[in-house]
Amino acid sequence: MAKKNQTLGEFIIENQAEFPFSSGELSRLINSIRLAAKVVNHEVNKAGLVDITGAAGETNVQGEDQQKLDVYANEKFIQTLTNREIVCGIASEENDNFITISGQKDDHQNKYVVLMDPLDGSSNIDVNVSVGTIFSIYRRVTPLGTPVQLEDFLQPGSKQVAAGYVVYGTSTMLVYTTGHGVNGFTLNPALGSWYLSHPDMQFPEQGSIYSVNEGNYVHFPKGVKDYIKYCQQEEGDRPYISRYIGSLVSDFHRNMIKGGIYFYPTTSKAPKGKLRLLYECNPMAFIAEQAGGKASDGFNRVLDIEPTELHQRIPFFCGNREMVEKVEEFMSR
Ligand code: AHM
Ligand code: MG
Repeated sequence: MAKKNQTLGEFIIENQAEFPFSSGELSRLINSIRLAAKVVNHEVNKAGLVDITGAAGETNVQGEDQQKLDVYANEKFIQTLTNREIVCGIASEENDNFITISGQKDDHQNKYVVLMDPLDGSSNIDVNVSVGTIFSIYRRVTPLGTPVQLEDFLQPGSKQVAAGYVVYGTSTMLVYTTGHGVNGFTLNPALGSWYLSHPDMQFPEQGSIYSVNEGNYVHFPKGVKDYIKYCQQEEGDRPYISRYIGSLVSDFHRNMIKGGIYFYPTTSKAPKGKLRLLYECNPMAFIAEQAGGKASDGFNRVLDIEPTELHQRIPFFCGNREMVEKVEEFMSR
């Protein structure tokens, strides 16, 4: 039973039985993620000092080379995940190909693959707006003792054993699921500890927020245009509220707490959609379903899509169940 204010470490130990991992594995994996998240959080918080410490590609006053934050976040997550004897491969939005981790004994005995977007919404950093990290975890399908293969990463989202995100917002939060509901932990930066602040997160019954880049309106499919008009109509609880941060993690997080839908449809510039199935859509879809919501590509359940390539993009509609069903209804007309 989740208790508010318990630490993430206590929570993991108490709920070990529910996890699809053998004893200790989940703790090691989540441990590396929470550690990397703290390091990245520290760096994200300093982003406003870039004029003082130097921009990417420059050398700062201490003579250190400055890195772009998304590159930095990518390296930190890869480093911490590699150091634990649990992950056999990592695929990242920042890397063209997946990374193979053979383990300290070089025997390829690690069981899990991690897919991640280390710093999503990174265009928001320069303007002091929230960004996030998204991660997704699968059990490998190829035999232990052999190097990880592409097919270990190209699994449908329904096979995820855990997924989560970190939102570097006014507070920094780690939200994750292992298929037994969704729990949110807030970082106490003074102590460096994560506390369970949002136990058993659920979308509210009714949603009233829609989040989409409406600047792309003319390029949207007819069904999406009609749904947006529906959101704006004066009837019942409508018009809905329009809120768009342009950081998937932040938009999703707000919508899960307040009730709403996020969507990034196809546009003429992005005919397959913009968001990546493996790094962004699948983990968010898993969390959404675990929180009583729904995720669709406009016609089908996101978690059922059979991936064909690592950096595959899809149109994405995610949030309150009823709202996602409504947009699907408009799409199929
Ligand atoms: P990124 O992975 O390059 O940061 O792109 C993903 C981001 C999402 O966080 C956000 O919802 C979307 O792109 C915003 O795109 P746009 O500026 O086209 O509205
Ligand atoms: Mg991204």
